[in-house]
Amino acid sequence: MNAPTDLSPLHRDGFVLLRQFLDEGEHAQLAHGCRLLAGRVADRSPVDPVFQSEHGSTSHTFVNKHSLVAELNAIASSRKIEAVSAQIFGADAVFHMSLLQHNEAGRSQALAWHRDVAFRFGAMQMCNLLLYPLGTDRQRGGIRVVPGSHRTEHVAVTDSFAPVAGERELFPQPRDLLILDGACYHAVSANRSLEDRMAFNLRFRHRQAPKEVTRYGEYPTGVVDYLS
Ligand SMILES: O=C(O)CCC(=O)C(=O)O
Repeated sequence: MNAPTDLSPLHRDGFVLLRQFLDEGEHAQLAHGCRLLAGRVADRSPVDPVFQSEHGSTSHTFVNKHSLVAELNAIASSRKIEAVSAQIFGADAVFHMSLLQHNEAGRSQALAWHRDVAFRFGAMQMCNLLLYPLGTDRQRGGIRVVPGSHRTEHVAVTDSFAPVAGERELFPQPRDLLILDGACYHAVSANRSLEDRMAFNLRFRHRQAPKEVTRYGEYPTGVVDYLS
């Protein structure tokens, strides 16, 4: 498949799920690459125990480590991904960061409601291009989103995990691409399966967005400065 032709749902809802974006070969490359990176325990990014306990996240994260693995480097720099980022931001697309999140089997993790981009920066500053090498389902945990919340300052997210009016839960499959505006509220359901869950995230931002655009996450409990 080539770049998507209709990004209007992304602008309207804050996300768009593109089914079967990767072909079989690309998917095999992604799955292998994610396994290789997840196995590099020494390369895990440091954890913040306060953040983990407050927001429920116990995933292992690998920030900007894709270039350690040829398969992931190839995907991150592929024409297909470049075409999508160009379709979103035009000539102003800038690669921002990569993030592999590995939710190990047997640890019932979830991640609280949050925005990756503080609302004050505005919509369409940074988008997550999310690939799920192992797929998701109810057991493994989908991703919950609040349509339109990228353009709505006051969203009724009052508790880290409580249902939010109008929310949807998406279940991306292994070859799908989820494009998610970082300003759109989202949460990750717990992995209650006996298998791993992984999300490989390639973040692109608008050239004029401040570099610190993803420095501040917004949570129901307040703003989190990821760099402090
Ligand atoms: O694991 C997911 O489904 C999404 C991860 C996420 O919330 C993020 O990368 O900001």
